[in-house]
Amino acid sequence: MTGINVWTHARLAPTANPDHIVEDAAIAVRDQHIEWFGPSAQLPATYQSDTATTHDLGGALVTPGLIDCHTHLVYGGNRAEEFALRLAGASYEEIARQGGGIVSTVSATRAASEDDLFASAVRRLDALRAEGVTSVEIKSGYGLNLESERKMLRVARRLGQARPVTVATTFLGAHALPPEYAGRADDYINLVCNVMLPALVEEGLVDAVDVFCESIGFNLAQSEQVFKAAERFNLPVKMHAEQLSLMGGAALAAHYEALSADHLEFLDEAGVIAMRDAGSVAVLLPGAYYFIRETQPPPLALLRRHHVPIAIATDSNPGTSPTTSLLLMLNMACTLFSMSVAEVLAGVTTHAARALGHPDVHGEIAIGAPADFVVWNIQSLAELAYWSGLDRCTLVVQQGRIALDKRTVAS
Ligand code: DI6
Ligand code: FE
Repeated sequence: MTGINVWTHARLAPTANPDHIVEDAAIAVRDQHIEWFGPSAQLPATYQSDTATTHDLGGALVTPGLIDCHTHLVYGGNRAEEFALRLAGASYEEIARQGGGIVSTVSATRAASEDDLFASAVRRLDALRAEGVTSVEIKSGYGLNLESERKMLRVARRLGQARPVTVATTFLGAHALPPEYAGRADDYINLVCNVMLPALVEEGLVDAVDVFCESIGFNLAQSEQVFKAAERFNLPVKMHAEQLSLMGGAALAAHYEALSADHLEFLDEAGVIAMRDAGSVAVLLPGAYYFIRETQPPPLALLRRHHVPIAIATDSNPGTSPTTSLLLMLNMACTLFSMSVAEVLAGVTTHAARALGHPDVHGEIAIGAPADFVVWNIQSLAELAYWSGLDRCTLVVQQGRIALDKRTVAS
């Protein structure tokens, strides 16, 4: 779809804000970018000429494309057995300490071929896309050696080529200690910083760098080493921080001007202020909170008081958030964290774009922005967070192209 495409008769929410809807709007797209949008009555004549292709949206609600800014979509196997163990009483940390948990996914991921990993991940990606996701972050972190981390990141890149979706890759070599480095965490961090990261950057596989800073992950000093290595390559950083305990990771991440600190259930006010000062986004992951039956919710009141932008993501992963529904995460963020509809919608559009830090992802309908938008079969934006399961998405446009079209299915 090159040339000019004009989408008319939309009820347009340019920033996904329920209080700002442009009735009877048009969006004019040239190639991949939005060139004009506004009330149809003001559509410039150039967009009404024969050279423009017009698509009538029939009064449907339109939002920016949704952004899932924290996922671990690529991995081998799954952990349904571990789920059963946890139901019988074992905790997530106990299982991790006994060599289960992340490490069992590492074995399955190392054993899988690139094609196997692609085949399982593309199903999960397609499930996200079916709900209007046009951009997704994908982390490595289940390979934990150069060869397997490379394999994961190559699959992530391939997913972005195989499907109309913008993929941002994140190197999470410091996700867990691989068994062959037991008792030698510092040596492993050296490998991550001085061997794995340089090689993967050289191959163009890394857009950002992440660390799991936790008592069952890496400590502050080790996390800082990873951030310093990222700095040498001018790569932005992010952190899995304060998920199971208060480690001070979010403040450290803020010191390195992190795009985001993620999870944050145990975040304190000093960490919130540091994030605010650094402009880091707080990425909340209600699926993980729900699935591990966490009881301490993230500090919403503090985040609001200090005006830290909040994003919502799936954390799609086999251990703590085996979900492929970003819309369900909106529902959970509202019900479990008492967030408002406006907050959660900003959390998967404008704020998620900031957390992603990708030049092709703006998270809003704006002149000059990539033409990423979703047409919904709903009456109000609240329905995006209200239903669980109903198929609400009818059409997805990504970078100006029709990425998904379910209009013919509807009767
Ligand atoms: N935090 C999480 O929730 C996931 N990783 C992380 O750092 C869990 C990963 C897993 O259990 O496989
Ligand atoms: Fe995660």
